[in-house]
Amino acid sequence: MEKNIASYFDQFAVPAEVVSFVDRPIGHFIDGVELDTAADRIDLIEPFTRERLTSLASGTASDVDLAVASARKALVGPWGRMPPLERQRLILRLAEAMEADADVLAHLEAIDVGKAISEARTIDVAGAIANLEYFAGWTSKLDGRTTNAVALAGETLTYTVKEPVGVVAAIIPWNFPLQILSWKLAAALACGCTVVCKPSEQTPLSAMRIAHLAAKVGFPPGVINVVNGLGHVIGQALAAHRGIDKLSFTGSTPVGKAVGKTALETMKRLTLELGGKSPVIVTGNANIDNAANAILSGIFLNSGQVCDAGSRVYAHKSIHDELVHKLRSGAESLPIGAGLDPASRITPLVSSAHRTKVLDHIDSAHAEGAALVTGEPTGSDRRGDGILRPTIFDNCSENMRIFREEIFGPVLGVSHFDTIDQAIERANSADFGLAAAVYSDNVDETVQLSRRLKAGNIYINAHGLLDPTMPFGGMGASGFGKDMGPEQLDGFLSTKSVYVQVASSSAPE
Ligand code: TXE
Repeated sequence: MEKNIASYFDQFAVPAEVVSFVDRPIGHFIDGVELDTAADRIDLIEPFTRERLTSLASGTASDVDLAVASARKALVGPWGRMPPLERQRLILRLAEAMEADADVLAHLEAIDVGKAISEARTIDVAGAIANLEYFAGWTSKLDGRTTNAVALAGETLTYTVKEPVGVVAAIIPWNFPLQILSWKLAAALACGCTVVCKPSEQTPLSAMRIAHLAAKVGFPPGVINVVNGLGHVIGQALAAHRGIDKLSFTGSTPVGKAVGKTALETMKRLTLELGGKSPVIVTGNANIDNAANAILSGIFLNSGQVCDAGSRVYAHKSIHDELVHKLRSGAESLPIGAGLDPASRITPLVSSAHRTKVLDHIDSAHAEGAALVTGEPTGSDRRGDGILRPTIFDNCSENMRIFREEIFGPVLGVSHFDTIDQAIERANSADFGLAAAVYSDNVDETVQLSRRLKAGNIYINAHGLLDPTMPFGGMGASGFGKDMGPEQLDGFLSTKSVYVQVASSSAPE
C-alpha cells in the first residue's frame, strides 16, 4: 500500500477488515466466487491522497459471457425453483449481514468515492439496507389477477401470471455505488431475477463486498455476479448480450442514450436513470432559514455529485437577498476535509479528471458573467488538493452553462424572479426532468407548483428525500422507468395473460 494511503488509514483508524479487503488486487465475482484472470488492470485511485489504492481486473466480453451463463443457470435452477418465502428470507439475511458489516461498507464507500463517511453511514449504507428490507417483503406478494372476462362467449377462465423477466444487467455509476446497486438488486431479487452487475470502474469495492456477503449468507452461485472493467467494454457487452433480458442503467445522459440504442437491438427491457439539472423555486412565502438549510444540503450532499442535486435556484425578488446571504454563510461554514474524517461534509471529488471538468464549469460561469457569491475564484488561487470549496454564483440565467448543463460538483447557481409564471417557465426550460423543489409555507402555492413542474420527483420544503416506498426516476433527458417503490417491480416482471376456454358445464345426457 502506498505510504500516504497507509498513514491516511492510520490517522482515521481504518479497521483491519477494511484494509485487508482493499489491499489486494480486485477481480470479478462470478458463479459464487471471486476470480481474477485479467491481464489488463485498472488503477483504483483513492481520491483524498490521489494515490493508487490497488488494481482492478479490466474484464473482457468473455468474462461477461461467463457471468451471464452463471446467472442463467441460477435462474432456471436453484433460484428459479426456490419458494418465494425462502427467497424473501435470503434477501433479509443479506440485509442483516450488511447491518453487521455496516462499518466496513461505510469505510469502503468513503475510500472509493472520497465521500464523507458520516454520509456514507447514514445515507448510503442505511439506505441500501432499507431497500433490501422493503423489497424482501414484496417477494411473497407478486400475484397475478383473475379477471371476469366481459366480451368472451361461453365459459372462460382468464388470469394473469407474473414471472421474473430473467437475467438483469445493472450498470452502476460512481456517486452512490452501494445505494444505487441496492435499488436495482433488491427489486430484481424480489422478483426472482438473477443479476450481473457492472459497477463503475472507479468505485467497485462495495459491489464486490455485497457479492461476498451474499455468498456467505447462502445465495446460490450465479444469482449475484459482478463483472469489473471499462464501461465501453463491459457495459457495452452487457447491453448487446443476447442472454440479458433487462438492462437497468444509471449514469450520464449521453452514455444512457448509447446503451439504450444497443439494448433495443436485442429488445431488452430498459430502465434509464440519467442526469439532472434540478430547479429550486423559493417563493415570497417561504421560511427562509429552512429553505437555505435544505438548499445547501440539496446541492452540497456528496460534494454535489448527486443526480437530483438542486443546482438552479429561482428566488422571488422579495426574499432573494436574504436567501443569498444565508446560503453564503451556510456554505462557508460547511466543514471541508478528508472523506474518512467524521467531521467532514465537503470532501474530494471522485477523481482529478472529474474535478477538472467541474472547474471548467466554474470558469465558464465566471466568463459568462455570473457573480461569484462564495467559493472557487477563477485562475490559480485555488486549493491544491482534490477538494472544491462549495461555490455559489448569483445573477445566473438560462443562456449560461451553469444553468443548462449538469455539473455534478459543489456548484450552485441562483437567479431571481418576479412572478410564479416566470419561475415555472424558466424552471421547466431544461431538457432534464429528474427533480424539482419548492419552498413556500402557502399550501395552495406548493400544490399548484408541484403540478406544473416537469420532474419525476418533487420536493416540498426539503430536498433529496428518498424512501424505498417512493419511485425514483425522471422525465425527458433524465430518462425513463423507476427505481424503488412498487412501480419498480413491473420493470423486473413479465405479465403473461392466460385464456382458458372451459367446456360447457351442463351435465352430459
Ligand atoms: O458516467 P457514465 P461517468 C453524470 C455526471 C458525470 C457524468 C460522467 O454529469 O459528470 O455523468 O460520469 C458505464 N456502455 N453522471 O463517466 O460514463 C460506466 O462504466 C455501457 C450522472 O461516471 O455514464 C459506469 O458504470 N456502459 C449519474 C456507468 O456506465 C458504459 C451518475 C456510468 O458511467 C459505457 C454518474 C458504455 N459505452 C454520472 N460507458 C446519475 N444520474 O446519478 C460508461 N459506462
